[in-house]
Amino acid sequence: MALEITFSDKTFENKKRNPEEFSEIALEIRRDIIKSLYLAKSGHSGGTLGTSDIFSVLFFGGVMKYNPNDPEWKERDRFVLSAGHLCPVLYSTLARAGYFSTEELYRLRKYGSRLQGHPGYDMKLPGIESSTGSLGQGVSIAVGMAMSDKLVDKNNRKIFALTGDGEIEEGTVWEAAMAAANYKLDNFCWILDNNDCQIDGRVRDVMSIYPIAQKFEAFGFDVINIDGHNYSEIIKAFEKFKSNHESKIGKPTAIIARTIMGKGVSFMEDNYIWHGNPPNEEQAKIALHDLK
Ligand SMILES: Cc1ncc(C[n+]2csc(CCOP(=O)(O)OP(=O)(O)O)c2C)c(N)n1
Repeated sequence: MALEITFSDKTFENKKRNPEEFSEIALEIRRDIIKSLYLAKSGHSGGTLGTSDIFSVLFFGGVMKYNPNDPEWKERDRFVLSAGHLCPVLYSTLARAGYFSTEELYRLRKYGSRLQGHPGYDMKLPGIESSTGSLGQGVSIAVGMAMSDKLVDKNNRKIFALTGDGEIEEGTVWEAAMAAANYKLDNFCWILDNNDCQIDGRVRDVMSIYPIAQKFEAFGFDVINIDGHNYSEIIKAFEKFKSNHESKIGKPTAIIARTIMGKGVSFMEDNYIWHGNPPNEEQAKIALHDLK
């Protein structure tokens, strides 16, 4: 039977939750990812599924201050998806937060759509804070935002950026790290998706970035290592960042999240060939079955 795709119109509130409450949200996001990538016939399945748990807590656990009815709200915290190729997880998250209708998820990567294959600021999609996709640049932009908030405007906002682990092979990333520590950006939280997979192999085989924690520590970060699929650990890490910010610790925070590429879909898990491939019809059926 042909696969018929529908998106529910369910949205979720942003509020403090118990760890077990996030699995329903993450499941909805993972299902959105499979459906929209199947319809688009292109896109990145692996990292998007792998970071869905982190997005669930970040956007629906009361971690970030934002208002989907007023996306430009002056006091909002900002999130920059430096690993821009992971945008299907961000698009689903923003739709489920109420920034725009879940109907728009049908339009991923379509001509003229606001949901392009990498986030475009010029697309004016509510919730997108910067164009990204050229690896290494988003986190540098995010550090600039944190500098302007802390040093110029002297406000209370927080800035979050998520990079991949292959992404940190880009040299510019380390200039951003150096600047974040130099300017004591305790309003800045760097989330690293450490799935040890990149486009054409294991990160450790292509260009090892290890030991990661020691590198970030040496650069002057408060480093928190977590299992990126354990909701309790994700919540605690963001709480630590919040207390670093409130107590003005004088250091940026790095959350190193060990994740599994393709998490939740049996045949995609921990396999880098799913870095940049969408499921075909048969694969989408199995994936949606796995994600029941
Ligand atoms: C500057 C730059 N070089 C190359 C690419 C192409 N590219 C997109 S994603 C990617 C691999 C990134 O690996 P990782 O950050 O580990 O992401 P994951 O495989 O976990 O999704 C590459 C090489 C790019 N987008 N930008």
